Amino acid sequence: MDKPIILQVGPYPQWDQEPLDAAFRVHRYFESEDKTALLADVGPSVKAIATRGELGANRAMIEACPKLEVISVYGVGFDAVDLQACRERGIRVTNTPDVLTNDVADLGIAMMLCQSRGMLGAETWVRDGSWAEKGLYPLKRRIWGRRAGVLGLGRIGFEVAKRLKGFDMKIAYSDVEAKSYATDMEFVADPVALAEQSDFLFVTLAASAATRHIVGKEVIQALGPDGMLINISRASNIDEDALLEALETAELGSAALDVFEGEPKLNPRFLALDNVLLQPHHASGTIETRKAMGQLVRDNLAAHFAGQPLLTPVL
Ligand code: 8YV
Repeated sequence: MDKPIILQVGPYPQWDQEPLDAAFRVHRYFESEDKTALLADVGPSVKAIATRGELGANRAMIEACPKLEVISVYGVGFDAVDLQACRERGIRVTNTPDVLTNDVADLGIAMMLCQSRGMLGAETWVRDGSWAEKGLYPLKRRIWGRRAGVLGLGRIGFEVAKRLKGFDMKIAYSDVEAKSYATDMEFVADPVALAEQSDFLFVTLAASAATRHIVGKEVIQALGPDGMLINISRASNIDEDALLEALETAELGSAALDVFEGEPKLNPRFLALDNVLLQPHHASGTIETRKAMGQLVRDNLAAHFAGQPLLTPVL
């Protein structure tokens, strides 16, 4: 039987590429020099799209594939897929939850620790001779015992909160409603109020039109000059112009960011700041997790074409 034809939107490690190529006839959209021509040429025969979390499938791509049956997202965030376009045609959508939860939470905590204790600057302080020449590295604020806010208590937010408890922190969270499994944390409905009572504010919300810029000027000012914003969700959850303004004027103490508007290109204003930790969207970027994500992408595709239940359906 002919292999199903799929469109691959973004690059995968070789350990994923080989089995994908073995199971499907793969067109690599991201390698094409004329993506419009490629879609016009192969779109009519494409039955599945394999994406990356931040490189999704918009309505134009979906409409260029009249035989499209399923979109398999390599990531837990499916905000880059036009779900409404999929609903209109009964196109299935899957993602890769759970396998990446702990790694993403780990990096969020690592970003807080690294930025709060100034570890990148301290490394330079040793390497460039400042320690010998100038003496002690400038003191920073402590972490343990202070206040943390988690904006979005889903799988990742819950694991972040679990890790924060190890620092004896006062932890509160904001979400669309109080969570029955979070009785040991304060529920604060309003993100501004959460920021007001936080020293460290983690953004762990699944991104959608409803959460766009949920962290705006008001939340950022409420977090304030002693506060740190940590974003391991999507850049769209934050008003980046307001964030940059606050960091440049020290209205916000610092930030630690793994995601950016327009990534991998980011606003050059970030590069001029010394109060922000910049990370290349690699929160799920461990070998074990990325292998598990790739396996889930393929297993969902295989289940679909075998007429079996999808493993991790979104739609
Ligand atoms: C992925 C992510 O690594 O899971 C997501 O939604 O953003 C990351 O964990 C990324 O999507 C891979 O391109």
